[in-house]
Amino acid sequence: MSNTPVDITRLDASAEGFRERLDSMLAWEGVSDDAVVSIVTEVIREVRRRGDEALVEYSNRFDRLDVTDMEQLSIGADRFKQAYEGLPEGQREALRVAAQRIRDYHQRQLQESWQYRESDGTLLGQQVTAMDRVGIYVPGGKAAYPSSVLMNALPAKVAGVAEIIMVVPTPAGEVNELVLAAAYQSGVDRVFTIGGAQAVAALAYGTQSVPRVDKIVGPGNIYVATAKRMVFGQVGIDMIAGPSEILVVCDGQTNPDWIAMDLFSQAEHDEDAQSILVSTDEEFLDRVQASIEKLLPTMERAEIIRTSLESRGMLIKVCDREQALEVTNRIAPEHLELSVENPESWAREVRHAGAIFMGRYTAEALGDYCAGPNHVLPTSSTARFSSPLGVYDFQKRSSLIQFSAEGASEMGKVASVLARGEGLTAHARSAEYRIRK
Ligand code: HSO
Ligand code: ZN
Repeated sequence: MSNTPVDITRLDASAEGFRERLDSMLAWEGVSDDAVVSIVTEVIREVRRRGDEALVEYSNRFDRLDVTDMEQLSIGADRFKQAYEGLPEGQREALRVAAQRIRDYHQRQLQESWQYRESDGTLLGQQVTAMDRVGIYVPGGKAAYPSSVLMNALPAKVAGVAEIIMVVPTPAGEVNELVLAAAYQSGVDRVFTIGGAQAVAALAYGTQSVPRVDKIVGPGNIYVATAKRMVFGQVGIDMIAGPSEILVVCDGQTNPDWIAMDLFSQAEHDEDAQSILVSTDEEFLDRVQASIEKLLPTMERAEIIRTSLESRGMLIKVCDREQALEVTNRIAPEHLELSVENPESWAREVRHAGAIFMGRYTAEALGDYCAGPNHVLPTSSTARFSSPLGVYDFQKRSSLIQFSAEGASEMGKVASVLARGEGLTAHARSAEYRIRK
C-alpha cells in the first residue's frame, strides 16, 4: 500500500470557473455501451422464449455453476430461517433492532385512501392498494449488503405487498448467510439464486419456476441496470442508481477525524463513489486533509478509498453559509451531512438532497443501517426530482368516481360541450342521455 499524500481536488467556490470545475467533477455518465445492450437484448429474448432452460444455461455460464434444473437455483423459506437461526446472537439482535426501526419509520409513509362527497351526492376519491408481487434484486459480488435487503423488502412488506421474490446471484455457488438471514427477517417469500440480466428478464416475464412480478427494485451492475431499463413498461422499476455520494458541510467545529472517516465511509463502497467536504474554514480543510493522511493507512479498504478520493473527492472552500447552501443545492447529493451548529435552520434551506443528516453526531453510517429511513436514495443529482425508496413505491392509486343523478345531469352538460368540441359524438351522446329533461 502506498503512503504518498492523498491527492484530493481542492476548490474555492469564489474562484473563477468554479461552476464548470464542479460540474465536470460531478458528471457521471451511467450509459451502457452497444456491446452491453446487445448482450442484454439477447439474454432477455432467450429467457422469454425458453424460460427455465435459458436461466439454467446463463447461470452456469455467467455464475460459473454446474446445475441442471431450477430446483438447484431456488432456496426455500426453511433454508433462510436456518440461516437466521445460525447467526451469532449479536448479529441476529442487530438485524432485529434495525428491521424494527426501519418498519416503524416506514409505517408512517403508508398512504391512506380518501374520498369526499359533493353537495349533490357525487362521490370522488382515491383508493390506495399495494402491488401483488415484487422482485428484489440483491447483488452477489462485493456489494452484497444484508442491510439493503432490509431496506428494499421492508417498505414492500409495510405497503402490504402479498409476495416478495428475491434474486441473488451466487458466483461459484456461495450464498451469503447474512443476506439470507436478512431475507428471513424482512419477510421475503422466495429466493432464487440467479442474477444478471437473466434474473431481471425472469422476474419481468416469468418462467416455469420464477413468477412474474409487478415491479423490480434493487441495485445491480451495468447488465442489471441495462436490463431494468429495457423491461421497464412491462414491469415497474425503482430507479437506476449511480455510484454513492456524500456531501459533508462543516463549520470547522467538528473533530476532523470524524469528518475524514465519514468521507471514507462513502469512498470505501467503490472506486467511483464520491465524497465531498464543504467548509467556510480553510484551515479546517487542511486539518481534515491531515486526518485523511493519518487514518488512511489504518483502513482495510485503503486502496478503494484512495482511488475514490483522488478521482472524485473534493474539498471545497466557501465564503459563507449562503454559498455553502448554494453549492449544496447545486450538487443535490444523495447523502448530506450538516455538521454545524443549529443544523435544523440549515436543513430548511436545503432543497435537493436524498437524506439530510443533521448535527455532529449524525454519521451517515447510522442511516445506512439502523436509523430507520431508507438507504436507497437518489444518486447523481437526481434528488432534484426523486425521493428515497419508500412504501409509496409499492402502493398505487385508483381514482374513484360516482355521480348522483343530479351530478350526472349537471356535468353531462359540460362533458357534452367539450365532447362536441373534440368531434366525439358518442362521448357527447353518452353524457347527454344522463341529462335530466
Ligand atoms: N451507503 C450505501 C448503503 C450502505 N452502506 C449499505 C452500507 N451498507 C448507499 O446509500
Ligand atoms: Zn454506506
